[in-house]
Amino acid sequence: MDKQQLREVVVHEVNRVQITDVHTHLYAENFRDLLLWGIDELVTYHYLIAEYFRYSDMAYADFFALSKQQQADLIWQKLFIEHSPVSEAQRGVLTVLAKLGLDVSTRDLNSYRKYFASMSTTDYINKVFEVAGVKEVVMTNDPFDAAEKQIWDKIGYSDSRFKAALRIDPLLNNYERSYIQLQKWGYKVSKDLDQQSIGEIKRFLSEWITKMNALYLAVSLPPTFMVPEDSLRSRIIEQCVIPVSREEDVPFAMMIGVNKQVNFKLGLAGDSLGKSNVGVVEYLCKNYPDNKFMVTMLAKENQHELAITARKFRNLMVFGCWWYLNNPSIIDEITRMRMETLGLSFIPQHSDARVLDQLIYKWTHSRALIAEVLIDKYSDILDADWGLTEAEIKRDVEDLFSNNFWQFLGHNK
Ligand code: FIX
Ligand code: ZN
Repeated sequence: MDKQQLREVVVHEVNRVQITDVHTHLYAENFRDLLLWGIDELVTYHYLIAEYFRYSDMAYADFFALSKQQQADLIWQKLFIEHSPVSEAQRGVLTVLAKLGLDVSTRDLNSYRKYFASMSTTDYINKVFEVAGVKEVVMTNDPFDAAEKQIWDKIGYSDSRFKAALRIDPLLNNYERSYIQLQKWGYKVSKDLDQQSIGEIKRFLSEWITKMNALYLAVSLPPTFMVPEDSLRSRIIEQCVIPVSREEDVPFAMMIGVNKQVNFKLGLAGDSLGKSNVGVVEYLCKNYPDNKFMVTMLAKENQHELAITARKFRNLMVFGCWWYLNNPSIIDEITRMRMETLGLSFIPQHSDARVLDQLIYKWTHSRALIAEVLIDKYSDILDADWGLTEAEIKRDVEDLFSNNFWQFLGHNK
């Protein structure tokens, strides 16, 4: 295989691989309004709201009092018409429109609205999964979210393209409040986390893992996250989450480094990041060798140390270029470093899509970036006369975009 053939094969395999998206905020159709889709949701994505306010002195509350369409009109005018849409989130909107076959050159938001108005939710889910080349997504499922819990309690869902992950931020990051909700649900827990509470929290976790058929437990954590420490969070993790994660054989996914609501007036757009302590990942992997940990970190500065930690502990799966790292220049840098450090034993990307349409742009952009890294790394071994077959490249690509995840879970896909 020469370099030109290599490029053709890699691009072909990366562009056609059916993706398992291991972390999103999407929902199956049964979850009704929790599933966001369409041009007005796309243009009012919280990333774009933050970017809009770079140019606007409008009072935050006045903006959020507007309808989604009015917000989208303001954002479109400011970020797409008055300034060229070169940021990753701005460019992403253009990629979605183009991949759907709409005429981006008209810049006519109302004409795009007509297209989306013509689609049913069912048809549009099918369309997006097809155009994005995604076979399945993992949702973020939080039983403490009242709107979501009622769906789980009353109807559930049956679309196998949408997998569940049990999200436990309120339990771990705000037990002082969430224990009251647990009591209302019939769990005999108390504020001071006595032995009965430990047992009941474990019952809550097991019951919801079963109810959701959750693939993993997940939580987002601040830069100050530490275990062990004298805190409720540390105790619940070591005495409840770790044992149940092992007993149920589901990984514990830690998303580390988010500073919540540094500008609370921005809502979801108000979260920031901070450098975190990778030592906590090392401690957990070392002390709980029979547990599986998925970890992504938000600070660019943490990535190399996290990759080296994954070299030390086979029960650690590094995943994604999370949130503020999901930009071309950073995805390229991190993916190269990971491939040089871990070979192909990591999950290079997840979309974190909050709006269904984003699967199209987040994966279009990431496929191209990951393909370029693969081409360079394969070229290096071709230079050493290592022969490569198309089947081997297909195998490697399927590992990166799907099978590494399922094999780490212990599911033979
Ligand atoms: O905690 C998370 O799952 C984060 O991904 C979200 O809170 C964040 O708003 C997001 O969607 C980033 O892409
Ligand atoms: Zn997320």
